[in-house]
Amino acid sequence: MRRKIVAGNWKMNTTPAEGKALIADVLAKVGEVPAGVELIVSTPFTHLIPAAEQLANSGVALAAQNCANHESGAYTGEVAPAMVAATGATYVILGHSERREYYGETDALLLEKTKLALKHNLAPIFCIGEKLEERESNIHFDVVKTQIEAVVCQLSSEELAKVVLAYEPVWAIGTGKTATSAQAQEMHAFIRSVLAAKFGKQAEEVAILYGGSCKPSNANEIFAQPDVDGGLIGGASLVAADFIAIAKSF
Ligand code: 3PY
Repeated sequence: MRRKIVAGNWKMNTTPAEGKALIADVLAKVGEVPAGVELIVSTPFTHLIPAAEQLANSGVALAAQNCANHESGAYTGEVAPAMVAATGATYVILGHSERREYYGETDALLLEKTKLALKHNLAPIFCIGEKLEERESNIHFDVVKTQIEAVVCQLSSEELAKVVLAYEPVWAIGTGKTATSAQAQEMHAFIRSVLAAKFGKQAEEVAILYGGSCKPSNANEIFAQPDVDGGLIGGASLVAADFIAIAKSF
């Protein structure tokens, strides 16, 4: 049985006070989530320390949305994986399409970040996904394969055991468009086959989340697909009732 995970990616939203209230709302409803479904919230850096305190012993895990590719030093504005881990966060989102697109994050940089995050006991939630024009040119499988081979396939199997993958078609992020459940399943099965070519049967154990306008109204159908193990949730994770409703959609 693979893990079932619902992770909220808050992106650059909420003040610390709003974040505290949102976590309190999530915690008030967490008892409704079916046993075996893991919840993760990914807050801005500024919220991590109080969020870790608030989430202590709740069973809800905490993630950062990025980390540096260096241990420490003269990197103004960056936050090292060791610093993130010291907050109490246990996951870090890496490779989100917004980081790739707006901050020029390359596969090579993401491999450095992924390796360093793992070294500091942060489990990467590693995002992959194609742009609209890539899907329309029918190169979406090649694009996703390249993203996986450049980073995830460079890891050892011990490292892979700590990684969660998130397939987020870029054309479905913040657009309100969602991949159909068939499109999600097709790509998730493909991702697993790329992992299997390197890691064999271990590919069956890797949790692959779907991301991209996942909401209470569509989560059920998407999560019912055999290779979809949960969701990385954007906008809907900012409303506790919606986030919890999604977590109840398995
Ligand atoms: C979205 O659903 O918009 C996301 O980008 C989740 O990471």
